[in-house]
Amino acid sequence: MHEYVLGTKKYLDEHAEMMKKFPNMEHDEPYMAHVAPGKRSEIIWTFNRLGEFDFGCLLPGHYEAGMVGKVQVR
Ligand SMILES: [Cu+2]
Repeated sequence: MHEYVLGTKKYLDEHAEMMKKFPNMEHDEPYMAHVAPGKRSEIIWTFNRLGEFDFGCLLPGHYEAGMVGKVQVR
């Protein structure tokens, strides 16, 4: 299982910490997708400004292991 969560670095850092304390936390927001092995998912997000935006997998251990990236909106 993995997830894709779009957010600011600060939000992702804080949320990853929280996920360590509550690993079974249910969360489902428009800016995230949870994906089971071998499956696909999608989110539709409209960026209202240009810039670089962070995303990461916030499952315990994944974020710390470097499962992160950036979306560039130009
Ligand atoms: Cu992951």
